[in-house]
Amino acid sequence: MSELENPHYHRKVGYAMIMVAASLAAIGLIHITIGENVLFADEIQREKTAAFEECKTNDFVGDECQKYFKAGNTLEEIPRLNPDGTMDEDIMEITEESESVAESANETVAIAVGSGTPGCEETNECYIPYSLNITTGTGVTWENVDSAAHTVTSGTPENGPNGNFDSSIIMAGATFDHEFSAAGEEPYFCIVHPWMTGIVVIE
Ligand SMILES: [Cu+2]
Repeated sequence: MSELENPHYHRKVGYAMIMVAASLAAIGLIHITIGENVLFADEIQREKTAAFEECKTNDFVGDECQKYFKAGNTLEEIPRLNPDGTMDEDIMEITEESESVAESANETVAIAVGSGTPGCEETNECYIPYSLNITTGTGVTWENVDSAAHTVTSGTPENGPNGNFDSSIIMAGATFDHEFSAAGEEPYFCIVHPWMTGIVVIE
């Protein structure tokens, strides 16, 4: 009896076809379930680029555009080669302009790396700079460059929050903005780590 005449051979072919059909169905299912999500990250990137372009058109006016001034976080700061291998000179010029606008509109305080462990208070380096001098109407951005969560809460660890401003928890890598409209001194601290203190002096 040749193999083709063997009834078990036909059964094998049947099984093989079922396997092929099942594989196709599985591929179809995978496409339906994650096919959209494959494009999800791309979608986010596209939205961010669109947001950046919009900020650029409006000369970076507005709170939502401030984030593009961060060092290393600006598309403009990335030197890009043109297809012919040359580099655009005016991209560099725009970068310099943007940075000077950012400096006059906003001050930045870093929430220091490792400030979640006591010790930074000995050299007043939990918030850097510890003391920030600004004029009224200046916005201040606290950047949590630490890996722990912190707060920027007006008041003192001794007397507690005074209610003037409170960031609530700022996660690692996140920021908090506050604009100071009245002259005076605003001491602040971290509710999670009460050894962390800083002060804003508004003139
Ligand atoms: Cu803290």
